Amino acid sequence: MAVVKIPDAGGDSMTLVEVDGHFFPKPPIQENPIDVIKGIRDLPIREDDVFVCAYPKCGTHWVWEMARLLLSEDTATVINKEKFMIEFVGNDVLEKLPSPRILNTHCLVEQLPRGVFEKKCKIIYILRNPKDMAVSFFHHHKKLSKIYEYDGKWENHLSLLMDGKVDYGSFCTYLKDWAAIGETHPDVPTLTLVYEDLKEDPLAGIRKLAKFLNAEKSEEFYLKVKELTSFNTMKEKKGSFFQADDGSPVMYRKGEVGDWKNYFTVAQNEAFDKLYKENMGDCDINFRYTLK
Ligand code: PPS
Repeated sequence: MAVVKIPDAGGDSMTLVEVDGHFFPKPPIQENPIDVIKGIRDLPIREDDVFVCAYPKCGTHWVWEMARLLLSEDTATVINKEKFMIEFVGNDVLEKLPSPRILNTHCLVEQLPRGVFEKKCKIIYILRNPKDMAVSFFHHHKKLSKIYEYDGKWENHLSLLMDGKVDYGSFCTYLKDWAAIGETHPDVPTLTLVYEDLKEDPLAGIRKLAKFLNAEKSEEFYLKVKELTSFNTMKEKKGSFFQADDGSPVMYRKGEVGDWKNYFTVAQNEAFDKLYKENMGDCDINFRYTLK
């Protein structure tokens, strides 16, 4: 492992850790990132472990909370999902968690613990349109100054992201890797949820998730889950877990579809579309970039 400083075109740089050729964030929670990251493949896995997986900034906190509420029915506890993140927390802590554990990660399919495939754990995979992800990731990198030490400009950050020089690497590589999971691991139950669909109709997403998790509940409970996982409620209850230097919550910024239009210039948008088309090839994901 090496701590690396990735320079952008404006002279700013982002601090990351590099493990076996992959970039990760400097873990905020534990002190020995190398052991935890290197140990991911061999992490002991239970049959009833559930995995919430997404490229960063695509809705992990939101869906993790939905799954937690559905599986535990515990509407009182407020928990930080980073405590269940396999690239930050080692087995010494994870093994003490009661089942079913709802683990989460931004890793590629090939980086997941082997046990996920051996035990055929349920995986919830989240997609979000990559332009809104790009804006969200920009703020994430700037606001978590103690982790990333990054203070670059939007345009230079966008280039870093498009070059895959951020934690978890190229988003196109990630999307292609995950799009193929039905072929690479057809026997692993995977539910794909889409951020824009959840925004449009959260109840439909919650019902779908409940069915997938064998955790079907009353309509009344689904309404409760919808309320407890609304952007404003989560921001209010969980916003203090990660705060920027100015006190603003890092994980609950705007929670909207289409904010990218406030950031991308016409030229940046064209370059982004071109990169996407060139890199994604036949892997055509029908992202929605705005909601009606
Ligand atoms: S992380 O740090 O990668 O795990 O972030 P992640 O949770 O995947 O994504 C953060 C973005 O999701 C938005 N968010 C929500 N949107 C709608 N409803 C709810 N409840 C919700 N919770 C989080 C969050 O605001 C980030 O998006 P942006 O666009 O930055 O607001």
